[in-house]
Amino acid sequence: MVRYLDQDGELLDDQPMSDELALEGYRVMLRGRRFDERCVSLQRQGRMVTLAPGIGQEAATVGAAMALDPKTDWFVPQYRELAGQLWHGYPLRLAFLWHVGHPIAFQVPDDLKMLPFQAAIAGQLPQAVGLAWGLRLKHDPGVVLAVFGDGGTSQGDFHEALNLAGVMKAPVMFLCQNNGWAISTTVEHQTASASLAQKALAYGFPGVQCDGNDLFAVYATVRDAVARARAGEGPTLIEAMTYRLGLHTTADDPTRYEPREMHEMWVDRDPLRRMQIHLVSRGVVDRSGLERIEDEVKEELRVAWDEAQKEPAPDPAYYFGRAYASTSQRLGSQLSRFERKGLG
Ligand SMILES: Cc1ncc(C[n+]2csc(CCOP(=O)(O)OP(=O)(O)O)c2C)c(N)n1
Repeated sequence: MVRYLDQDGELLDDQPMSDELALEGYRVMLRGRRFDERCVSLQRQGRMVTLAPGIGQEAATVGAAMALDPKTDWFVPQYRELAGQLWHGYPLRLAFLWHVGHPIAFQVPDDLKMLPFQAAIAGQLPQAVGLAWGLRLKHDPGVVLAVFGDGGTSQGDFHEALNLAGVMKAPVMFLCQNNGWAISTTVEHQTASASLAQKALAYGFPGVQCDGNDLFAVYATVRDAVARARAGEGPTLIEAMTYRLGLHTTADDPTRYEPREMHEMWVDRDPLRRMQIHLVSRGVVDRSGLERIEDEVKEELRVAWDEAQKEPAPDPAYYFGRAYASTSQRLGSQLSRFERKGLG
C-alpha cells in the first residue's frame, strides 16, 4: 500500500509536492470538511435536502484532484467527493445551491471539466469510459478521473466500464474510495476479493492500493496513473483506503450498525489532523497560522452561503420540463395538478 505519512503525521518518504501546494491542499480539505458540517446543520434545520457528507475522506478526493490539470482533465463524481471537486474549480456557491435543490446548480458551468453528481451507484463509470475513449479518439490531451465507492464495485456498470476501458486503453483513472461501508454493508459482506484493487488484474491493467487518509499517497498514486493514461498506456484502478467518519446520508443513523471502537480508531486517523501535525512539525505553518486558515474558510463559507441565498427562488414548473425530452403522461398530470393547485 502506498503511504507517505504515518498515522502520527510523520513523513516516511520524500514529500511528493511543494510545501506551498501541501498547505493549499490542506486548506481545500478543510473547506470540504467545514462545508459538509455546515450542510448537515442546515439540513437538520430543514433548509437543505438529503445529502451525503464526505467527512473523513477529504485527503482521498483532494489528493486525487491535485494530480489533474483542470484545464484539460475531467472529474467525474459519484456524490461524496465535494472536497476534490472544490479543488477542481467547482464554486462553493453552486455547491450550496445544489444541496437546496436549486436548478441553477443542475448544470455544470461550461468552463468546468466535470460531470454532475450521480446518485445511481456506479452509473457514472461507463460514462467516464466513454468520455475518456472519446478524448483519445479526438487526440485530446485530457484524462478522466472517475470516483466511486466500495459498494460500486458490486454493480454491473463497474465491471462493464473497467472491461471496456482495458480493451480500449481509455485514459481513465478509477478512484475507488473504500470507506468501509456501503450504507450498513461492510466490504467483507459484498465481496470475497482480498482487495478491490486486485479486480483490475482481470481487466488487464494495474490496480494500486494507497492510504486514502494520506494526501501525499493519493496524490502520488493518481499522478503516476495520470502519466500512464496520458502516455496512451490505459487505465488504472486505485483503491484509496479511507473511512466515512460521518453519516452515509442525512437519512442515516450509523450508530445503529457501526461499532463504536471502529469509529474511534478511524477518528485517530483523521486526514486533516494528520496533515496539521505534518505541516506544523515541518514548519510550513504554526498553530496561529492554522487558526487563521480556519477563520478564512469560515468566512468563505459564510459569503458563499449568503450569495446562494440571494439566488431568486426557481419557478417550480421548471422541474417538470427538464428531465425528459418529452413529457410523460404521469409527469403531465402532475404538472397540470401543480398548475391548478400550486405546491399545496
Ligand atoms: C444503482 C443503485 N442501487 C442502489 C442504490 C441505493 N444506494 C444508495 S447509496 C448506496 C451505497 C453505496 O455505497 P458505496 O458505493 O460504498 O459508496 P458510499 O456511499 O459509501 O460513498 C446504495 C446501495 C443506488 N443509489 N443506486
